[in-house]
Amino acid sequence: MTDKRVLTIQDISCMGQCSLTVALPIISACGVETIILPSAVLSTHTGGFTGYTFRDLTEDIPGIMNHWKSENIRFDCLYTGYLGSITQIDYVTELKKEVIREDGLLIVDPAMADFGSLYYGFDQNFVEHMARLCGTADVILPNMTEAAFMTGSELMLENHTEEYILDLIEKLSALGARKVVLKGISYEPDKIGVAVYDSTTKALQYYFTEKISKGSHGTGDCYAAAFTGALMQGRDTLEAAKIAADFVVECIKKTVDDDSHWYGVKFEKALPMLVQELNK
Ligand code: PXL
Repeated sequence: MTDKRVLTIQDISCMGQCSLTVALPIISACGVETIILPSAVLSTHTGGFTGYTFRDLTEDIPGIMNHWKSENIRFDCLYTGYLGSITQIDYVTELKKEVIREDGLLIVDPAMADFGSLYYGFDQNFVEHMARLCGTADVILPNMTEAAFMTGSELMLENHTEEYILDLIEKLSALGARKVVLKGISYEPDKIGVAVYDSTTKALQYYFTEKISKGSHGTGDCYAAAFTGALMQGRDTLEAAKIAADFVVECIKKTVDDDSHWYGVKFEKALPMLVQELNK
């Protein structure tokens, strides 16, 4: 049996518990070989620190890809997170074509907005290009803000109605993605959940967890990494979505009592639980 190999492209924020510094340990802990393609190196993430450094690595991407191609290195899955420019979005399309196996998956976490705002440096033009990339994906993992921005919908962060969620999912599905995992659904004040929608069969399923009322940075990246790891370990989309949701709840629980830890979640402390879940 050959094991699955995941290629993930996103930035390295040296400090801040997001993007590659969480994707690599989490997917690896799932027992899945993880190949990284850093899109940029920042001293910290952009969500609350000031004065951070930013080294764009866009220019390095074609050379890295061509080397893999010439060595006949191929991957079973391409999982994209934070991308620093539209050119990088275009390189994802090339990577998919050149180094992902024909039956390989493209998982896109739009990773560009949260809590009603775009991350620093992104604009509407980037949103439109990200929506185009989502249209080519096997699975997309938007949060509410990203979903509303990519579909031109009104943004509701809580107190959702089923009508609102169904409309949003239909519009996300119309972008072209095969499966939509929409995060941050709240029908009841103390519960938060994900919807898993299959555009082909039109099947819609939900999974809810307890809501811990504290906005946490980097939870989207932890979610996407655990989802990708679980899926590559052979779980179906709904199971992977559930495992990732439970993992993120555990990450937040391990962090919530420490007010000084505002920049990320202590995912390291939740890894044993994730591994245990995947070994069941
Ligand atoms: O967690 C998403 C993320 C990833 N990478 C960088 C970021 C952010 C969110 O702010 O700034 C550089």
